[in-house]
Amino acid sequence: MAKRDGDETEVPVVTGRRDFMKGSVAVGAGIVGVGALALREEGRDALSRVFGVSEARAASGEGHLSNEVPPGKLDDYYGFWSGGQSGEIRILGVPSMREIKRIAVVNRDSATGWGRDDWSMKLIGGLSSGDTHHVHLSYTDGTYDGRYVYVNDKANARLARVRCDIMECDAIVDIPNSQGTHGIFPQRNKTGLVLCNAEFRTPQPNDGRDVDDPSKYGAMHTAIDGETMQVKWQVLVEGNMDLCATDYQGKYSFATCYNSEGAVTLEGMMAADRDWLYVFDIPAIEKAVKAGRTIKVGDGSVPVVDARGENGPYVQRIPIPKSPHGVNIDPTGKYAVCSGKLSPTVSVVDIRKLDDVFAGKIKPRDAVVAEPEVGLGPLHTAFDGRGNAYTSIFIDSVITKWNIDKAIQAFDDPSVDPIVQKIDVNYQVGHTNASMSETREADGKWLIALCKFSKDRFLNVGPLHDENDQLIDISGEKMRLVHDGPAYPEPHDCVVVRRDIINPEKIDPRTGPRYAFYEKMAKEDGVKLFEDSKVVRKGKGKVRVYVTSVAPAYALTEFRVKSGDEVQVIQTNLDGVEDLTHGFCMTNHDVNMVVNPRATNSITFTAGKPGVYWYYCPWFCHALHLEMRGRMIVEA
Ligand code: K7E
Ligand code: CUA
Repeated sequence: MAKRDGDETEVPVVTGRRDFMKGSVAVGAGIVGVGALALREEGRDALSRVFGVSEARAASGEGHLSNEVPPGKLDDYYGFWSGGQSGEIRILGVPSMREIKRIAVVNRDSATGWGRDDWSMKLIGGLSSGDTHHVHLSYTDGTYDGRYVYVNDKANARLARVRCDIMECDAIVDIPNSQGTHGIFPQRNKTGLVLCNAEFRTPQPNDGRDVDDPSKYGAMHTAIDGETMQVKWQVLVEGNMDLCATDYQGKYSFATCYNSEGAVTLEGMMAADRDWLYVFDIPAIEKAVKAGRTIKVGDGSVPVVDARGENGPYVQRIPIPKSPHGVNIDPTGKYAVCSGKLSPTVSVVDIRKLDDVFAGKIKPRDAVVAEPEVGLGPLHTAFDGRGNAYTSIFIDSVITKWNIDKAIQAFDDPSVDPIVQKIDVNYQVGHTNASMSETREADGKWLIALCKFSKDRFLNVGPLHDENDQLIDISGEKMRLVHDGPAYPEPHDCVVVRRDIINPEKIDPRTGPRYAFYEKMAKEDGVKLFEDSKVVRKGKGKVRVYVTSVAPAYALTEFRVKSGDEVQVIQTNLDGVEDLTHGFCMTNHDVNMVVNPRATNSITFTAGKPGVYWYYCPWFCHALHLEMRGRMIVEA
């Protein structure tokens, strides 16, 4: 039991969870000894007494940022959160940490009908689940340009894009020859390529060959055009790839590799003391693609550069201890910081030395210019734009603040201590990110710690716990924990974007790709979407029902179909008033969709047994909202 000064409640479970985590990592990981862990725990507790919650409370107020956003006031930042196994993207206001929106992406969403209405169902290929880990916005000149949000679907090897003007997913692309698409990162010099890492090694092509010979498996680093969302090329490497990053020049992309061993078991994957940071030379790869120095894999429609085995002109492997996870580029663009995961270190790679690595002038390992010890289980690193780095430490449950220049000095001079502060987070932090951290405009105000376990931080709500997204003030010398934010499982990553960069529309401008689909349909049927409400029979067994709506009524209060008809309802919301959303729900038919102001949406279903079925508007839109309904009469 751990009781801290100033805490009213005891915190009984921390030790148990930490013991469990220690045990699981100690298995097979020789360098992470239990003795060392115990020592570290003591050190950590001493630190938490100095810098922990009670001190933060005592120091609150003076000279610090306030996270209070009173009623009527707006947040300073848009936070874009991935939704993990929920398959969503979420928008939170920072610093209030209020969840403002969920954008359905690769999931089915009952609230909006995403994944069930005609257009989105087509877009997500009829699938109903996904796993979004990494959200990144498009860039121009090293900072966000406010146009697109990209997110991976690890479950189904896809990259999705959300348009920031309408905050709706407009493209999803299947990534060939890949499983477990995990790290993604857009180029930062312009809206160019989005690089995507396959985390899982598979036979190439994966058509039944080589299943019992994992030494022949490989993984793809895939380049997708961020504008057209077309797959441009792939690079095949032998190891797996975890997190992804890009430099600020548009020259290099990066992938951490935790399984350089090429193993298929946990023990095997943890065998080597060092794995790699893969560095990809994008211009060299594009030259090879242009010159046709590629191989065919699978259906062969995407050119593949084969870079398996040795270091060469396309890929160099920088040795990094041990099973590294995150790779993050500091706002100056000079350093790639690789978090050791099974090593208590982060490795700082000097990006300016990579030209010499590729030219063979220095050894790959010579690009590592610092390797500070930051704690047990380092995963991800954020930056404040003032030369400091903030690394999330999973096993220790802390964020470690350290100074990059001092870490470089300490590489030669062990008397230099680069560690500035460690602060407790609750509990078992995964990603961390700071305001504008992944841009040249990192402003060092707020840090988010996305904790994997919330345990006792919220009311007990049963076996499935929320995650705990914590907000830390990093504006001063000392970090200060200011907020616990519950999050439905399971955000992995977030980016925090200045609000002046994001300017969405309030009324649907009808410029989304779905409108080509509706206009074509309406033209075919001689229907004007903003004027006509009528039933169009499309031959035997197929009916289209066009309907407009103005609060609180549908223009059609009744329509007739035959039992077994395939019925497609196309609804256009004529209301041009901000926030006046309608929708369409057909009772007892699993049909429910949203129709925003000036928007059109459609949904298809099979008419059930003969009888009367009420359809209604599911969005509270008017004092007479409950009366906004009509009858579908199904005839035999
Ligand atoms: Cu570290 Cu999928 Cu970014 Cu989770 S990954 S934590
Ligand atoms: Cu329209 Cu409720």
